[in-house]
Amino acid sequence: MQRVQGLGRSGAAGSAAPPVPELPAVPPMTAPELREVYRLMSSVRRLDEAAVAWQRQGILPAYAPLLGQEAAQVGSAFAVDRERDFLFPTYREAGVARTLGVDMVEYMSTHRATWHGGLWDAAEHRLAPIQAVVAGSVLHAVGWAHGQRLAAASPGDPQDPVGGLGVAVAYLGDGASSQGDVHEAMNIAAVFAAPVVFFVQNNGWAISVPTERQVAGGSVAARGAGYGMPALRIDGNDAEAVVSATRRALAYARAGRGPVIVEAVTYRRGPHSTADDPGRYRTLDDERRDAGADPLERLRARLLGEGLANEAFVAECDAAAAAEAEAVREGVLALGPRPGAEMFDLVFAEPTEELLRQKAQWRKESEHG
Ligand SMILES: Cc1ncc(C[n+]2csc(CCOP(=O)(O)OP(=O)(O)O)c2C)c(N)n1
Ligand SMILES: [Mg+2]
Repeated sequence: MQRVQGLGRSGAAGSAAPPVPELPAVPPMTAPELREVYRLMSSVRRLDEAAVAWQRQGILPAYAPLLGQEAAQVGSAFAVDRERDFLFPTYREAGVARTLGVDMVEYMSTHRATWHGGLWDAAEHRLAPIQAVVAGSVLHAVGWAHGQRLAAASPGDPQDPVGGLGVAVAYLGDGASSQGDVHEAMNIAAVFAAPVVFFVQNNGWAISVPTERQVAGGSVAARGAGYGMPALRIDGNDAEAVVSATRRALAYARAGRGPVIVEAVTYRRGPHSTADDPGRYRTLDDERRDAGADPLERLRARLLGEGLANEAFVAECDAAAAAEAEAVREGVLALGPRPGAEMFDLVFAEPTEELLRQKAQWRKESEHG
């Protein structure tokens, strides 16, 4: 670690910041991997479009579409080690959940307003509950990552402590990056070399506020230098670019070298949520100009163009995605309400007096007691 010697701070002030370390290289993706990513992206596209329709049909009260962000979400989740790593989503990460094998009925339970955060087992799937507090996921991820370091009993070689650390992946948006919490989280993660990848989906918008009105300098990755943290800014609509960048970042963090920022530049093609009307703050011409290549069509063109897959494979993916979406719809419709008492019982391991008082009051007043 570099140290400022004694009171030589004034001397240090004139010198350049220390160079940011390089990330390790990773091999190109194999054809089966690319096909698997395509299969997952097809499934996610279909489910996401279906969820918007379900909201319009009154099946879901609300949903946050990820249309256009499939490569960023599937690619980043595809890169992780599902035994060791842990992912911390926002409210727009259905594609991450699907890639990790989360039951999508359990995922949609939040959008059905059946349960907060989803019904899946977070520990089993290595995916924390859905987080609606902007930047909340980032704080949880850094805390978990710091825990990985503390749990490493005998760090040994600092380049490879105990055979590699579990890495937290913190999902955040361009908008979230302007929250003070994110600055604090990045700073402390870098100070303690916590194994965390800050995976930023820069989708151009924070509800109605464009990135240029939200992120000074227009880039989240540029902030990495200030924390001595490597940062990659990549084409978030290119699935292989996302997988490779995430793998590089994970390898660096896993080796105990500290946190990394990956900024995937993509585009929120749909509304912020089903309650939003983007026509109030951007035009269709803006969307056509800014959206860039559709990530799913782009990967399909590549697979077909390079002979890595044929039309029959694409058709099979489409059919499987349609069948899956229908099964999820039926599962969502069959979801019953959860016991109301859970809103008190699952707050603390040991309830407070006040919580017990509120629960008793609720029981008295509620027909559902
Ligand atoms: C702490 C907090 N502040 C404000 C909000 C309201 N809010 C919900 S989403 C959002 C915009 C977030 O934009 P971004 O981080 O770019 O993510 P995106 O929605 O584009 O995926 C805001 C301000 C919130 N949920 N939490
Ligand atoms: Mg955004």
